[in-house]
Amino acid sequence: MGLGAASAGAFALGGTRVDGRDAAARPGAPFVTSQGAEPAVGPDLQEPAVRASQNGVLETSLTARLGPTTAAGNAVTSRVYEGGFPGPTLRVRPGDTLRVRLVNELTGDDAATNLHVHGMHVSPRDNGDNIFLHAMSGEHVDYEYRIPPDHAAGLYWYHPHVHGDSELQVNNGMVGAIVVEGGLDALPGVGDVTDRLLVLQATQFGPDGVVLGLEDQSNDGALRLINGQLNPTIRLRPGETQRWRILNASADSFFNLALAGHRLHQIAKDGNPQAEVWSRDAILLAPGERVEVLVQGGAAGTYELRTMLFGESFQAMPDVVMATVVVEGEPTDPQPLPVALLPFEDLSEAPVDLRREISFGISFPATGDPDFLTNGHTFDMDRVDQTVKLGALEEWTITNTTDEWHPFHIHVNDYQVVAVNGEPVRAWGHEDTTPVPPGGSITMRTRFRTFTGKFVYHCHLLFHEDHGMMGVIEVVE
Ligand SMILES: [Cu+2]
Repeated sequence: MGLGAASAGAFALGGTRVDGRDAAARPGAPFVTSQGAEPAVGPDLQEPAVRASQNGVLETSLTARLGPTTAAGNAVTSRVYEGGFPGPTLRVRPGDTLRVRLVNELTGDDAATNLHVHGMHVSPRDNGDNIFLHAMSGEHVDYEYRIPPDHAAGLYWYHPHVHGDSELQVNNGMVGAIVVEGGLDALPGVGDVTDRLLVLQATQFGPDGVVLGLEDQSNDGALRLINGQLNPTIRLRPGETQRWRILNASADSFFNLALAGHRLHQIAKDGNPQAEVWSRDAILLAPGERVEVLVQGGAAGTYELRTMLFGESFQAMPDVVMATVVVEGEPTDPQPLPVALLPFEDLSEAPVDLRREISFGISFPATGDPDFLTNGHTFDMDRVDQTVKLGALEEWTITNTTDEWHPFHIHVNDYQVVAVNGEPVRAWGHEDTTPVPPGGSITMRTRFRTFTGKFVYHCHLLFHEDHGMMGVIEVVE
């Protein structure tokens, strides 16, 4: 498809092209406490520091602390790892061992924390991806993740998973990306182009720069940031292809992304390469979801990357500018998009060992806060909700009985969505986080590979998770 037709699609979705914006920084300006729909154009996009494995091992530490960091170009105070908003990017390869010392320097209430490696196919036992472990204030935990040699290459992330305080800590900025190298990196037109990481976050600071309590934040008031920057500038040449790895690392915010005048050519989802390119005008990312897209620079000019209106009531997300894309410089002939990417195991025709029904619901007691439920229960870490046999291929239908969206996520094993609202769908690949529509359902198939042990499945809106919308699964021999 030519760029002209592609542009029409993006414009029809409400993207606007802007020209001649003042890109100057605003030294000495007061702290920006609210985004507004048209924030001033910020400096060039920067990326978090990278810590890469050497000779099969990455050994590092992450210190969690309420302390000084930088967000939206200003000195702020928030709960972050290593003083970074977001934390450092960890780069590893299949077969590597990742060792992380989590040092907990949080204090006061809500100080317990832990670490989850979202989407990684690693053991949930012992000091692996075990969310039942905790580091109390002043303690540390040494995690070791042995990444299988056949691990899918792509974008993953780390964040706390302590029940009751996940929302606070993730909202405040305790997040970071994990890039597993390999896979699509070997493909011409993917691995040999400019590779950018975009970590999307949403939080809110007071006029003094201190992160606001969750009860004082709102969807309209939150700053929506990329790599901690407000409306950064992303540059590419006319015709140039870039690979953008995009992570929704917010606690509770949906991003409904569109780039004016450009299509987003999706090549991977949740760390899983797709078999083919999926060219899209807009991409909805629920909390926890990741995509990798190829972007091809259009005509010279300035274009807005926006998150567009989404959701209703508690989930109403505003339409705001996320980044300003400047297409400039020497034009180049656009590279053809790859025809084939990487095959995946299609589970839609595989024999199913067992089917399960999971429900997401909300109950409103006569007094007090609502309870957020899976299959009628709030989370109990001492109860096993689903017992699964190692190696089984199961089909789960996750039904949403509420009028809100709930992004489903399960640890350790990815899955393939085979139906939405009961209608069969074609899968582009495997995934680990999927928004379940209000009053609707998703049906997925998954194979419980490699690892026995206890882990969880839950809604990835962390307010809901913290308030009970999570269940325990145990995989047994
Ligand atoms: Cu939910």
